[in-house]
Amino acid sequence: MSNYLFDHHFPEDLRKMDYDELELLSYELRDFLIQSVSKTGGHLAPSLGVVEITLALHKSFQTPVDKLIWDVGHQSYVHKILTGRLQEFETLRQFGGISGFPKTSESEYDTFDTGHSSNSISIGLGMATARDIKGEDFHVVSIIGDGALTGGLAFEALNNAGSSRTNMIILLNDNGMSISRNTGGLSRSLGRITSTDKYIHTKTQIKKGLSKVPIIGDSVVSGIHHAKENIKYAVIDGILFEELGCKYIGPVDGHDIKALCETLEHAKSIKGPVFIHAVTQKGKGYSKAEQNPNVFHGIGPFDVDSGKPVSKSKGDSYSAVFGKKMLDLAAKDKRIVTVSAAMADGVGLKAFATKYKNRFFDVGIAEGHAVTFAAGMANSGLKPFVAIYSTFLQRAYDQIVEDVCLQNLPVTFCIDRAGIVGEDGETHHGLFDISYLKNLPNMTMMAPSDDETLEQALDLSQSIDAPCAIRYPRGTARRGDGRRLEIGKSIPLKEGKDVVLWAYGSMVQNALDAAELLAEDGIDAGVIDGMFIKPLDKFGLYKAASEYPMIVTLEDGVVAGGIGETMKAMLSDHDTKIINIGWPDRFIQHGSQSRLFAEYGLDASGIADTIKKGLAR
Ligand SMILES: Cc1ncc(C[n+]2csc(CCOP(=O)(O)OP(=O)(O)O)c2C)c(N)n1
Repeated sequence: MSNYLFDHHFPEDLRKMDYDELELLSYELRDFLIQSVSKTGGHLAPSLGVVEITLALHKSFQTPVDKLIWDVGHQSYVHKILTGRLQEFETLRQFGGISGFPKTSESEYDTFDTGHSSNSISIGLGMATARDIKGEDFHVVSIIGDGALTGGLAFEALNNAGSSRTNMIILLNDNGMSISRNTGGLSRSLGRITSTDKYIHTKTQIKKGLSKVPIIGDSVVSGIHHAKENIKYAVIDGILFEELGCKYIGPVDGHDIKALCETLEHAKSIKGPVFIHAVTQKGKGYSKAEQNPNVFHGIGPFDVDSGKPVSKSKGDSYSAVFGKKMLDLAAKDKRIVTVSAAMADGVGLKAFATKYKNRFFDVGIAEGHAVTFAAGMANSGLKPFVAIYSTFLQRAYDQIVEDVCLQNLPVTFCIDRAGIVGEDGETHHGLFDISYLKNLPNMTMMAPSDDETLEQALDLSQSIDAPCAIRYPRGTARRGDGRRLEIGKSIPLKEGKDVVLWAYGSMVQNALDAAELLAEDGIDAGVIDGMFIKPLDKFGLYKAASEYPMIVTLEDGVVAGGIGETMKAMLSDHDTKIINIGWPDRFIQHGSQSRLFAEYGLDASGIADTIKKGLAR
């Protein structure tokens, strides 16, 4: 029996295969994906859902001349396998291995480095516009999920594409799911289009009937025209996209390779932007993922038979601590509401969403809206807690500045995954939030270092009638030791005399470990938990500067524009030597968190080495 996956050279050979062969290949691809991702971890369910779409795209288009842009890019595994990365696929998401997202540095078939959602139509429109200006000739296809389509950026692009009439194809991969079930009016509307065969058949009949009604002539006819317009809204699929200026085709079965290829061929011949609506099942072909697509959206290594994760968690994550604390706070204060941008599970708000249905809001992949929506609620007397990953909060910067800080509204930003996140890599590390938030007027910013200080930070934010940002990392929360948090005060953890390590958040444990290593070399290091990024504990800082010959600042964020640099500037008149430790001025690749900390000298031994060199100088 032929082994399609390993015996062929892709994607050229794929273009020569007939539909039966492609179907056999789809089985091999799914089997390979499940086995491989069970070892590396990764975004399995999204990739299983687009096997046929990916095959049809590479069969129908002359990639890499024709351009494919994968929105988010987490579903691009099949594309990677079919474009020369089959052998390396076992290195997926590992340090030095291939990325879990498209990377132009990895392959000419990857046209753009993606990772954040909803930008594929903008990118595609930009590429198509450049093509036209340069007089080139190729196709551009943006592949976007129904979750990503909830992002406003996608609509800004559709609006622009519709009016510019640029030739491009937008392929909607509609599986009814974002990470969890998709939410919002758009999702309802897509659901109505694809609900039942009967519905589709009825609409076809009505559409045929309508096309026979004349729409020119006297007032009677124009009355009919008006009625026709109204009925059109009720029955024509994809009216929203048509009205925006795109030709809508669909719905098409996104697991039928032949139907997909025929649709794509048809789309190529149409002038202006074409919107193809393909319906798929997330996790298709692996029953565990079909049943729990949210669990298999992004998963660590797992056992294929049971579908259970291979490694057990060692305790509550920071996200779980946050979620539990919000249940407590909400029970005591009816003004508290929580907001998530399509990440309720990830940020730990699942239980809150179930218990307080009317006080939890999943706004879709719409971070900017999430923040301004919270500002509106805060302005009207509520106490919103907006939980968003550090990297995705970048999308909402203007809203934080203008709609929250300028108005001095009591919105708390619960910034999850702050710092290095590991295997998701460059697009997902949360290394900039300290730099972009720490200078905002009215903002209080904290970096708790264990479960108790996170809880106390949340208590404190509730009592402050102003914007608050609380950043905490990915991973298991350290156990607290009963320390009390006071606004604007750092917390001394260990006395020393040769050097003091002033650390924030996840760097506190590394600092304590580094101090132990230094002690082995006879260096007596003190450790202070900085805790407050704003207001900074100036008194504590000047005291440290008067007691120690050297201060080492440690933050899980970029050094450039970080809190360490602020401290250095404040002590410019002092004799105390200052060393800033944090992430360098470049995008950090993927790999496990521990590997990256070690690689960049941010683990205990790297810190100890830097300090020894600093003291020797
Ligand atoms: C700006 C931004 N916010 C949040 C995310 C996290 N995220 C990654 S994939 C995803 C859901 C995407 O759903 P959809 O586009 O329908 O793709 P599917 O996984 O269902 O195939 C989310 C919320 C992101 N990548 N970018």
